[in-house]
Amino acid sequence: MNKVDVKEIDKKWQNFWLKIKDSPKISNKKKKFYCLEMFPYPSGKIHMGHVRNYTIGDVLARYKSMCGFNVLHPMGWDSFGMPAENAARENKLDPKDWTKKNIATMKKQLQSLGLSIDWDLEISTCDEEYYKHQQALFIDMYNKGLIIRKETYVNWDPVDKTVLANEQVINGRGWRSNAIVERKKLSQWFFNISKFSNELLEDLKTLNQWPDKVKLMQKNWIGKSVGCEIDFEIEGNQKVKIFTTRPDTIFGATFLALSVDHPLCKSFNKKEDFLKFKKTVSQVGTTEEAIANAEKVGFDTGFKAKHPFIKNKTIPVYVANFILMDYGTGAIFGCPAHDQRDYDFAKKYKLEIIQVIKPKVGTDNFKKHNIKGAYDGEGNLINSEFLNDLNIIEAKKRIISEIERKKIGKKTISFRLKDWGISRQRYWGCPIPMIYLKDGSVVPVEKSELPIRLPEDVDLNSKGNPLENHPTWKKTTYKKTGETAIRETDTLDTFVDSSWYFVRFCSPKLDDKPFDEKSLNYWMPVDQYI
Ligand code: ANZ
Repeated sequence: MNKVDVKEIDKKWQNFWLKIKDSPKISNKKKKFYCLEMFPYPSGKIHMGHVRNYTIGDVLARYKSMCGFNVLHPMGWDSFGMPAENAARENKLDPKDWTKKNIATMKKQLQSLGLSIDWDLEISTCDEEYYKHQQALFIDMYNKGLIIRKETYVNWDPVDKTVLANEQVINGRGWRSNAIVERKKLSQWFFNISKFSNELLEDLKTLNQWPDKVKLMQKNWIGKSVGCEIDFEIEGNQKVKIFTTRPDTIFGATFLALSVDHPLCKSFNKKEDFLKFKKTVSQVGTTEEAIANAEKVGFDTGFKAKHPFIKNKTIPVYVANFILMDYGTGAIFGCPAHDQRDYDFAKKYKLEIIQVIKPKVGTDNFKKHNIKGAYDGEGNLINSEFLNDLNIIEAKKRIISEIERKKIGKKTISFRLKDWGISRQRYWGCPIPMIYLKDGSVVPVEKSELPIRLPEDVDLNSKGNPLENHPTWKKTTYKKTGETAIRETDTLDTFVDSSWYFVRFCSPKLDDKPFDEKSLNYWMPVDQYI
């Protein structure tokens, strides 16, 4: 085979492309092709995965330009993130220098491959020309209520003094320190995406060209559950609101279970046995999966709740490790005969098990029912007074109307989708442009102060967040009043950087705005994303 001179071929292509790219005949026709590739993290060197991926874009971009399209084929660098911080710590380097050096190497490699990338459009997320716009967007979204600050539970490494992602917790221990991970309440920043759960779900229907299996995954991720809330009265005039998707099984309710973080548990916070229980529970991690797989354990509060439909019947109230605080109301009624978790729990604590759903004799469901454990299939109601003989759907309708009539609850919808946590206790990320005032309030910095830059003289070997530990960086003043203030020391998750680069590519050099409408209207939407 003859040796191919890639550079020579590429020159021909480039010349051809340059000739047609700006040809007025074509732009008059407004035929455009925006070919976007996932931009790389500058990890060191280009690898075969990059080559394979970017070759596809190259072929498409060249083909389209030969067909007379105006082509936008940009490239950039997703250049904030943990690896730079770790590499810099290990080799005593500056994360910025490490990143810049990698970008230079990788760019040279991509160029020598002869890819038809327009390098005039290059962007890098760790450049202030990029992140100053991101900070301005943050402020705008905060002012519109789309970014909020709230307390949630995180995996906390008490030795490294840092928050761990779920995949950094291995068998309950921190991946780096091997310390037993704790659940800790931390105030963090969030995109308020759960507000849009219903819209996101409804609009999946409009994505005609998406594969069904992807749409199904999205649907399950949003996780809409229709059910109802019911108030249970507890001795001493307290009430516990539970969420259930199976109100039809109410006559099989034999206990209530609360999350350890439920407000009612505050009253046990001085009890030693409760604190011990809480500590064991906190070592399980925060994922739904970890919680579901852990052995079911409970703490008997000693309280009894009145059954809302059975006169003179009371049921015990437990705190249980399988109840999440951030789903539904953080409390459930347990129906061991028809829910496996409740069944395991009831067996362990010797609680009553009352069957209320009877499958039709002779059906597969009937066979399933005879297997040891909870039965969660179809059937008709038994042992349930006015619900007897109804099927599950009819019984749900009937009981919800009774609950609403008695004014002890109502039909509700819960979504699994959670708000997107965007705070990271890291140095090498986009600084969050917020400050804390003496009175405890938190406000955005003035836009004229942007960009908020990272300090360069940081100690990356200190425990915890280097920005928090920096002697002066966080001390600032509030421009509006002149009072002293403290900067937010969390930085943004790098997924924020990579969630708008595709619009920035349409006008990558624009200084006073993140993007301009004219170029967006021309280039967007992306025609091909790889
Ligand atoms: C009583 C019951 C009886 C339930 C039964 C199920 C079967 P999905 O469908 O995923 O939304 N639940 C509610 N809130 C919870 C929380 N914070 N943590 C853990 N579990 C919670 O699941 C809804 C069901 O999950 C609810 O319906 C509740 O248990 C439980 F035979 O209520 B069910």
